Amino acid sequence: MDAVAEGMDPELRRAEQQRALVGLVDRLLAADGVQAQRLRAAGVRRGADVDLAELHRLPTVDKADLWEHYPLGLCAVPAEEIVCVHGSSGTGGRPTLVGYTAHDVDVWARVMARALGGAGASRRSTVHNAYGYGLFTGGVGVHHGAMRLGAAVVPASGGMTARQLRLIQDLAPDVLCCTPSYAVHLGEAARAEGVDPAGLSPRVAVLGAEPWSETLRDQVERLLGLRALDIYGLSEVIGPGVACESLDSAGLLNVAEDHFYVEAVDADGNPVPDGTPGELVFTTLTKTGMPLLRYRSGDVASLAGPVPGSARTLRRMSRVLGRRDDMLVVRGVNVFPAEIEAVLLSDARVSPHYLIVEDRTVAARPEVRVAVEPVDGGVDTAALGRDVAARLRERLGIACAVRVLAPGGVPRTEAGKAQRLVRWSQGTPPLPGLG
Ligand code: DLL
Repeated sequence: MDAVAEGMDPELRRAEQQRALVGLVDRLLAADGVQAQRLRAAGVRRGADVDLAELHRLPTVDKADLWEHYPLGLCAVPAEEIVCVHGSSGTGGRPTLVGYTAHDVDVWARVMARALGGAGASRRSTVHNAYGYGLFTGGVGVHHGAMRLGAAVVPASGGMTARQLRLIQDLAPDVLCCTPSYAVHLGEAARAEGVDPAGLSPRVAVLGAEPWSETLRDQVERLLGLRALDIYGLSEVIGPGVACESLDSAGLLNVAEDHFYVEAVDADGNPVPDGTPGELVFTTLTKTGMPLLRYRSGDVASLAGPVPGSARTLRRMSRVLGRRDDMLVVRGVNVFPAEIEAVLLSDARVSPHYLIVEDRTVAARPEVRVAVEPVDGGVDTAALGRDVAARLRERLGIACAVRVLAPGGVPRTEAGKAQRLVRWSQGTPPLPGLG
């Protein structure tokens, strides 16, 4: 554990955050970009005008600002200071790009080393890193952190699952890093080859980059015989390592709030109390390449203080409950896809591969369609469909059209993030026979 950063007296940390905030605001004003204009319009002339306690009154930025100033218009340093660019492919093919300075890469390595350390990794560890390497921050981010920790990192990247299994069997990594859906895929692929997935070497998996539920966590832990921890991050803020569960964080994720100050706000932008879900808003206190003041992430989660009595004093966040814009509003009921996942996977006959389709082909009568697969071919599919539909209605209060496909019918994601939610408003159904 990084005793100074993670174990600091919260009051001292707050004083450091305040000092860093003043520096950040001065940097943004000097860079004179869109964030400076907004700050000036809000009456801020210099960093010393800003108080952490009043942060929620300051203007925000969001993805639309990044798109508008594409590719690197929000960078606050001269181009020669940027040492790498990452980002996400984003929805609708619109990428978001982020420029990092050497200082930012250093911060990234530190917070990722901290995240891996909290999961029990050490210099003696071998980290099998099956997050994609590329523009996506997952592969390179974990790589930086594992190297900083002094562990041996295997840069497996995404895809080529048979080769990944070979590497895992030959190198006996104790830590697995990938998306939760790829962890399931790896386990199933092992089983298909006659290898007991629970007998593979990893003792802990650090899984993230896409929404998942407690129920899927239970399944992954049983399938692979390990502890599965949740890691969260977004490229705009740094990448993976913004927050991560540790073995002792009691199911919530420690936020690296010495670098990334977090707020949770309601739909009107007002702060919500701890324990109440709200949209996460991040301020990158120490970043220099593309610093962001109050970035609206679109991710909904709740915040909490540290575990009482724990050596770690960082604030924590819940798992991401959903995205502000992924919330399905079905006949007045608000549901996040992860809640549907939890209901689906609570039935042992249902495999973790599913697809939720928000059907708006008839605008006046939106429908939620759910495609599921049985775990094996021997299941009575008609009964399964009826039972799942009944449970969704009972637990979430929504009527869904459930379709049970043959095993293997839901497309798998070998590289990148699994797509669990599709919006369908015209044309052919996203999966054959789903209309
Ligand atoms: O997904 C960074 C990352 C890589 C995180 C590897 C964890 C592990 P982006 O591609 O920019 O960055 O996508 C960020 O993914 O705003 C969330 O909506 C979602 N997301 C990331 N982690 C989680 C998670 C990386 N643990 C977007 N649970 C974020 C749920 C997550 N959603």
